Amino acid sequence: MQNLNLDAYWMPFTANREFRKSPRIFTRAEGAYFYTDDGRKVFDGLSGLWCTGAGHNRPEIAAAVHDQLRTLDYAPAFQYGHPAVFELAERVGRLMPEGLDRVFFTNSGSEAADTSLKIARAYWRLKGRAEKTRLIGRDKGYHGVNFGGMHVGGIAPNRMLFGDGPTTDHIPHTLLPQNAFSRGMPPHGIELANALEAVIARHDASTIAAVIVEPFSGSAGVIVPPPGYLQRLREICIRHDILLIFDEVISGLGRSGAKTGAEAFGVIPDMINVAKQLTNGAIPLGAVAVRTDIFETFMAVSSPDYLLEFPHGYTYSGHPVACAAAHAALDILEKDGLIQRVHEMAPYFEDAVHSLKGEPHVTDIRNFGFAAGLTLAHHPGEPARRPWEVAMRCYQRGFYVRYGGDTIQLGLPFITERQEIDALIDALRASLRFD
Ligand code: PXG
Ligand code: PLP
Repeated sequence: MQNLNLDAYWMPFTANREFRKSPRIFTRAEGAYFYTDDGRKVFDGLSGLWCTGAGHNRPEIAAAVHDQLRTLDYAPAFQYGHPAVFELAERVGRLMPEGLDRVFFTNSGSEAADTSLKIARAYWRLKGRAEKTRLIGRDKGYHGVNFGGMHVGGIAPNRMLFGDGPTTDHIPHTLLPQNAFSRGMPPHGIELANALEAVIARHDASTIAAVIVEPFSGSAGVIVPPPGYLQRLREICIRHDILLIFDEVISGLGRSGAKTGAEAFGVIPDMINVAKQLTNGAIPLGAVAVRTDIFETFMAVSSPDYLLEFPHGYTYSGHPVACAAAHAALDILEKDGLIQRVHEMAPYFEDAVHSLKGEPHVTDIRNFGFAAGLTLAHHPGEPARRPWEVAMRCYQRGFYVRYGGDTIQLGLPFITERQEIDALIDALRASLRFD
């Protein structure tokens, strides 16, 4: 775009130097497509950043946001309320597994992650077990970029510039060579859940507040758990009085072909974090759904009832405009049957993405619902180079896919048609065969 000065804006999670050499600017979007400043139409192969499953620029969301802005643009989040936020809390609770029906709102997945970790620590303190503070994550896990989520996350490059944080430890990931090219849930690795027992033995359960995992790891390149793995984490946490948090910022609200990953994998945690798809990406919003009795523990404190029970919250927690967008986005998911659609189309996507097995550089392909990850063989000494090259070639062909680490990630819009899946896979194939 001519006359656009790129100097001032420090781009997030972006190679700023590279971007300035070859800017990629979207000026408009509709359905499953972006339109660029140079007049090209680009298929949105990651639903934005895993957040616009219902497709872009849905008029229902725009209308709801507009109406809300003209009615109640903002209400103080602390000590005052507005109808949409109470209705949305109830609605989010209904989408969650049985019992996770008390909902705290944030503005992002990162804030949801840190909120859930603070709830866990505070819960144990209220239970008289103040020493339960350690947070356990999983290698390759991603829980956003705030201090709690970053440290309990398992992606080393995201941590190493930033020094110390809360006390954490990590269980191993389940990305095993013998699981390469598994379709959906891979056969091997349930025993890796037992590593949680070893971590507990190392620190003692009396020092551990919570375990946080993504039902399937998204950012790390779609790492799907083997059957029984999450069940075993659940059992171990119950046995040792440790809270289990599912971070469903990617896996929740349709991406897994179910309301939640918890539902798809048949395991009920103590808290679930969602964000992204909650407003179809239109307005920032995140949420933490907690078990009723966790909430009631906070309500049972002995202090006078005019004092607050949980000193935590954001200026924009439950922002009226974000809530309006969320109601409209959830209406669309229901009305258009999009979660069921993902469930029904997932096998077609699975076949398509696995047809890339045998193409140059492809060392693994993983998928679940409308999410997939490909691992690509390294250039010597440059693990992140090939995915970037492949993604840029896709972009030139009119397909946006995400690259990160040694992986390419796909997160289809829930509205994707079969021929669009075919076209996306063809573009990837051609981009892989390039050299
Ligand atoms: N938890 C999980 C499981 C996530 O996937 C966050 C927390 C943080 O959410 P916010 O809204 O603060 O970004 C995420 C976000 C990718 C990609 O390409 C993944 C995320 C964000 C951007 C890109 O894998 N995950
Ligand atoms: N920093 C300062 C100086 C503030 O006054 C506030 C909120 O009042 C914050 C940070 C937190 O902002 P938010 O509530 O939007 O997360």
